[in-house]
Amino acid sequence: MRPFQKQTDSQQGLILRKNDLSRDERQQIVSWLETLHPIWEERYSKNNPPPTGQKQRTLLRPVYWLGNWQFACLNYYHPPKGTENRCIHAEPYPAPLAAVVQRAEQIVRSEFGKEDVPRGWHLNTCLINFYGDRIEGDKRIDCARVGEHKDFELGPVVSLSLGERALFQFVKSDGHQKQSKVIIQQWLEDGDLQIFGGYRFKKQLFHRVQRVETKGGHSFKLPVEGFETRRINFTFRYVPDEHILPWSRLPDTAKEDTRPYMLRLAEKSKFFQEALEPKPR
Ligand SMILES: O=C(O)CCC(=O)C(=O)O
Repeated sequence: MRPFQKQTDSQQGLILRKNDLSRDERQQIVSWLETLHPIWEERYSKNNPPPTGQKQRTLLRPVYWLGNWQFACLNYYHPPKGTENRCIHAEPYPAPLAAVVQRAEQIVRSEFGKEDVPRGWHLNTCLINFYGDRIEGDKRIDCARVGEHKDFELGPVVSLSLGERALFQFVKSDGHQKQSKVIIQQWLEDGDLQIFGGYRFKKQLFHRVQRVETKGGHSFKLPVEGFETRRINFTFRYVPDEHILPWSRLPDTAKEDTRPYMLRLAEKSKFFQEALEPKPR
């Protein structure tokens, strides 16, 4: 790892803080990560089948969520219409991540205008993406990328990267027919904190991870069968608390679709065991 050094590059709505973690913080986060059991999700489900012309697919990478879990088959949080029955309570942040979140919230409050930070905004949600190769027999399939999309949670999003560097791009998209145009791209390296918000970076532009390099020799020990992780990214987001509910309060169809994931999570997590069998009050 490079010596601990902080350097902030900023343009309106986009901030990159290189090497933002101390050696200790990094070590504690990685040790905690290695106790996690990420899962593979399918994009659709029995009660939310693929739209016409599309097929069921497994996500490109295993994931884990903190704060609240947004199962792909429940279509993620998508205001203004898609806010109900999409976000369910999940495990809290471990101490070393909570410290990063606190720091990032302070940066957002000092660097972004009030118009870009909704009332009540705090980073209560985190998606952890695991990037790497799927191993199938003697084949190794590099699936370390993310197609262009927007994060619809309200207000600025904060991302922390670990492991191999990734080519991250903000792109302008003119529909499916035309190729998207790259507007800004930057390499996200081990320990980098990227923050983006405001109209341009949240509403106008899409973002994507074009590729993840293999040259740095990073790999993580994670118990995901048939997968080798070389980069991990956390994106911290905000979902209003009134849109996050206990799994037991989902409608029956959503429970039916997500029960297999909950059972898998509960094999390793007391939090999810209790979520499946809430104690009567
Ligand atoms: O891995 C990254 O750097 C970005 C991940 C991302 O785009 C997302 O979680 O929405």
